[in-house]
Amino acid sequence: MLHLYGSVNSRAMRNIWMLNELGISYDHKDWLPRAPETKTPEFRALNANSRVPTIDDDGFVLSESMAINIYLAKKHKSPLYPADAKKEALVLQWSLWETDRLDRQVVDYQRHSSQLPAAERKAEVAEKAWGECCPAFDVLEDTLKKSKFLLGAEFTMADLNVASALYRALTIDLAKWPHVQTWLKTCWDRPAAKKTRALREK
Ligand SMILES: N[C@@H](CCC(=O)N[C@@H](CS)C(=O)NCC(=O)O)C(=O)O
Repeated sequence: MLHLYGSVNSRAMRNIWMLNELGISYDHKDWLPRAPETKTPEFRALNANSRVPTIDDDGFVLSESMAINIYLAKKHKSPLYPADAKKEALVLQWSLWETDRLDRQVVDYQRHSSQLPAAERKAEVAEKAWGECCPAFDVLEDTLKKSKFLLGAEFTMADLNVASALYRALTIDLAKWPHVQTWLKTCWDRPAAKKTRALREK
């Protein structure tokens, strides 16, 4: 049995999307980041960082959301994860690029521009984060001008890993990046994505 530790309101969202694409059933420990359950010795034994997501797949324990998606896709031979070495490398390229250029930045921008109560927002955090998001959106826009998805005509795990991290960007004005806007909507319109999103929006 696969156990997934981590709320849909965390980076576990990208793993839930992947699991929905695969159609796999799993036991979901719907724990928020920093929830008391993540501070216990039992959970620290699974992830010494006390962070979500983490999985335990019949005793195989793994953390890091991108690594989890790669493992799940390979294990279940998902067509979203190309076997060709060059295409596989491009999926890794986009996934690692996202964690470096957008993962934290989009969260900081959205929280400090709109999500947090006004008194807790820090304009300088939002401004710095937006300053980092814009060049990353430019990179995506240039790529998506040339092809419908990041690797070409087909949706792959590169799209899933980047688009899932951009869930918060669905409510950000992306008019300056029309191809990113269209691509993001297309990705999130997939049945597995809608099912995932519904968990977060219920
Ligand atoms: N790079 C890790 C990041 C894991 C991470 O920071 N998770 C957050 C929730 S999205 C967390 O558990 N934070 C708890 C904390 O900061 O103590 C991944 O992609 O899985």
